[in-house]
Amino acid sequence: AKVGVVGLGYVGLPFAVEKAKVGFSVLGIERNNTRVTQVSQAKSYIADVSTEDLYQVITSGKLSATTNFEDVAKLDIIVICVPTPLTRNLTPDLTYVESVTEQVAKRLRPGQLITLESTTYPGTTDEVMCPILERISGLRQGEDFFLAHSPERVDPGNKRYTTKNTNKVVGASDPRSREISAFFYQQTIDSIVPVSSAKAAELVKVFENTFRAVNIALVNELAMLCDRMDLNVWEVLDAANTKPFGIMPFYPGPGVGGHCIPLDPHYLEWKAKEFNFETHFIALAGEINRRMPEFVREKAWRILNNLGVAPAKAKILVMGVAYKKDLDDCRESPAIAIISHLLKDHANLIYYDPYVADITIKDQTLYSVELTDEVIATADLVLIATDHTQIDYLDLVRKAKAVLDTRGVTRNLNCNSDKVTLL
Ligand code: SAJ
Repeated sequence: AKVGVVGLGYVGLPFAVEKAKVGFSVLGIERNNTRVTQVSQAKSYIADVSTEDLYQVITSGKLSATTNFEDVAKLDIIVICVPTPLTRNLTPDLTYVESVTEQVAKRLRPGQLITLESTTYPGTTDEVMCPILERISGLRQGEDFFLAHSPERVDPGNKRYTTKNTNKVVGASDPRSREISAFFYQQTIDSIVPVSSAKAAELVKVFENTFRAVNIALVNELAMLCDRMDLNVWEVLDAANTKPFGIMPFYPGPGVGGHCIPLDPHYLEWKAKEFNFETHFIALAGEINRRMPEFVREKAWRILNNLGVAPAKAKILVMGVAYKKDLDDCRESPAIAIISHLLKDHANLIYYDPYVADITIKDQTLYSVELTDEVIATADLVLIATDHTQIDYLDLVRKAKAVLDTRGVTRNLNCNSDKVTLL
């Protein structure tokens, strides 16, 4: 079968390569010309896609990329993986989904399957995409063409759970579309989780990320309370996790980053309003998680004041700026929010991140320093914002004057705790 993947980003490129690796002939349709060139030259720009895999499918001709939709009519399946960003006031922006759906609709032919993988509010597939496809093509869903939703749920950077072995939820609102889409995904994914409608599949995705955002907010709130009560939130959570079924592995942090957890819950919040329903947990979780960078800034100044260091003279080394460990992705990174707060306080700030060579905050670009003993020892405060695995934290603490550990990564090392303040 010939598969089209519209959008070769964090979702589309890994998906396209997986399908091509098992023998599908895949056409990537990507509007960014540079990306099309890079794919054609087997130069991967997505951390989870190895250059070897990309090289293999490009040279075998199984994967090719283009910027145009001309060949859509020759495809059997079209998988849409374009961004579904939120606007400034947290309302979903479906312009990418709508425009590519129109492009596909113009060339739609009987027998084709369209699936949407982008994270979005329940109703997008049936209420936005289907009408466009039917109006422009004159074809009918479930009879002439088939339409389904299957959310992408791979955990970025996770080597254990990949596109292949992460259970795939697939939903469609008519029996033929359900059957055909499940069959398609079964070709390359170990286990499929069929649900009764596209809406249900859309809701599964936004719910699972809402679940994470709410639970992270709960432990973040606990961290701020423990700070007031002079209790160690890490000790409390580790001990609470000894319950037979644990309390799920959620820990406080400097805030919530990435392109999923801070954003996905607001799709559900927005849609619920259409039913005059207030999703209080989502609003509250977002507010608490967004407060964490400010909380870290205030804690950093408290430590420096206790050391007698005035803000304007404080030398701060921030360790790690990516939104979570062992990745180079800085989208919505809490570390960036913390750095911009501290720069506003005129701190003399440098950062080190093995994955991120430079960051730009407003009009200022900072470059990752070389991590020398000198750099560590001369900092008044070392602020661990992202706990990249490759750092030797015992060595870091030994050489530092004072450490603020917002990830609890030093809590189980037997380093002299009077230098280290945990979040
Ligand atoms: N974080 C905490 N405390 C925690 C867990 C996470 O502070 O206990 C922070 C992280 O540092 C990060 C943010 O929250 O800044 C989000 O981390 P995450 O791992 O929950 O989110 P993503 O976007 O990296 O990946 C998630 C996937 N996460 C896991 O399955 C562990 C999953 O929810 C989705 O498959 C994926 O988003 C997606 O694409 O939606």
